[in-house]
Amino acid sequence: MATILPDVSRTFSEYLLIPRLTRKRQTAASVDLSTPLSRRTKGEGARFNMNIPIVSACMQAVSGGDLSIALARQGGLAFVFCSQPIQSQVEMVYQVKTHKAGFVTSDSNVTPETSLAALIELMKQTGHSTIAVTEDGSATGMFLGLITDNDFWEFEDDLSGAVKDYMTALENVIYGIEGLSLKSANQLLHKSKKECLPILDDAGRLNSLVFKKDYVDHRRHPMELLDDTKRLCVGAAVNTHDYKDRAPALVEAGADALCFDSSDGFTEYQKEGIDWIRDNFGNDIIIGGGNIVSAEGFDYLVKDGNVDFVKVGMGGGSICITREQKGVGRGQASALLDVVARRDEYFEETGIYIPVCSDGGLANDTQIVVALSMGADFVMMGRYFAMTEESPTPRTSINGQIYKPYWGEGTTRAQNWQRYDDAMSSRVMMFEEGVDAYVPLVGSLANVMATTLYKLKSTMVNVGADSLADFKKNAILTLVSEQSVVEAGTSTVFQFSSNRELEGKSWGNRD
Ligand code: MZP
Repeated sequence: MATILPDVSRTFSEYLLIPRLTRKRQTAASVDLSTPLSRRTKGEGARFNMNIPIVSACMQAVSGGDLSIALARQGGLAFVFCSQPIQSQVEMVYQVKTHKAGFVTSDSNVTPETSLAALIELMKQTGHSTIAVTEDGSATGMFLGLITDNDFWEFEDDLSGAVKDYMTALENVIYGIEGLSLKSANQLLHKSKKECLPILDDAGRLNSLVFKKDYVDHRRHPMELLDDTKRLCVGAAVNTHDYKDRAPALVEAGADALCFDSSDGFTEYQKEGIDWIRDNFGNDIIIGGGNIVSAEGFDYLVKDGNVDFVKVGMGGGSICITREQKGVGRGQASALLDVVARRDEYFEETGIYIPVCSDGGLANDTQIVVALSMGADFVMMGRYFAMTEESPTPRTSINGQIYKPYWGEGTTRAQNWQRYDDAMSSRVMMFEEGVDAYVPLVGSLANVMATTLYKLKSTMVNVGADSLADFKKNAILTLVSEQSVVEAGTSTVFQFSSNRELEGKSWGNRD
């Protein structure tokens, strides 16, 4: 007969933090959220630290190039998905590593003959309000002018009219020449009181755009996660089928960390993969393993000392139906507590600390806090990022609301890429472990994260912690009863509009 564990499988929403002494000097602004991504030996620092405890999921609908850039600018790390050909994953990593904050390749362009109607459609699809006009409509064509949503009136002007009759033509545009430093480009923007500065090459072809809002964003986000050469950091996922080809290509492109992407990482395949990458790339590369949900899984992946961090979670993801389909998995809180307890014991025994990532199933900011208090060094999220402007999926209008598509990696949709790839084509999908869905668009990643990070820090202040490390040591949790959950909400009052509605752009609660 099977062994029956005495404890039930628990989720984050069943726990609440008990406040502890807050000192007068403690403010949210002073809380340090930095956290390790790599293993470390007692008394020594980690080889790689992030500035915030948040990474994005290795998923097609989540971690593309733009999102990876936006997250690194906030101090976290994206893991570019591996369910795509090696070359396209390499290009996404390369996009991040070569991203010079400030000089942006113009990805929405029109020709002078484009109609206003087509322009408006493009603006709606991309969310961009300033569009470059080039001779051939490409990002590097001869530059002819700029058009913004202030140059026409959607409900007054004739939408069959051509862009050339509304744009600001080249002779009236302030522009810079390729080679100009970012500082000078920003000074030019400042002096000319413009929002956007096109950068042209000597022949007059468009090279890039510099936006005032990026400068403001950079000044407002001093937490950017940068490597030794001041490039943004990015992670990349690998799988157990083609890692011998994929991992070298990703390392060559500059990936700062690799992570095996699997719903079940407690396998000989994964252990072999981790060992192979470590043998071939030494300690320069960070390698994550998972997913696991038990102390037993932790011991297996960590033995021999090649893995840097482990990911915990199976079946909790918002788009995941693994537990229903296969009857395997574990409540996310129980899984995390089991692995963290074993990790802490292992640290006592060996002096080696292995960071733990809680992956999937986080429904709101409160649950991120609970996961961190339970000993997670960082959390991985999919839905949270899929809802932002920067996720790689198109905006979709449904009944007047803007949504973005979000689908699991265990869906036919995600796995279809294999049909075009030799290394993966023999894999046949008998059933799906994920669903294909839509999530509402909540705005830019920077805006959503500003609220999340502020909430994390202010909860830490409630618990009297100055840093994430302190928080994990000091936190006291209690299990909640159903009645206390009811008590936590508003009661017997008539709400005209809740703060959450006023914010209007909250990513939680999904349940
Ligand atoms: P969430 O943040 O959307 O709740 O969950 C994201 C996590 O769900 C991913 O990091 C991954 O571990 C997991 N995932 C991705 N695809 C599937 C699936 O198709 C899945 N079942 O479970």
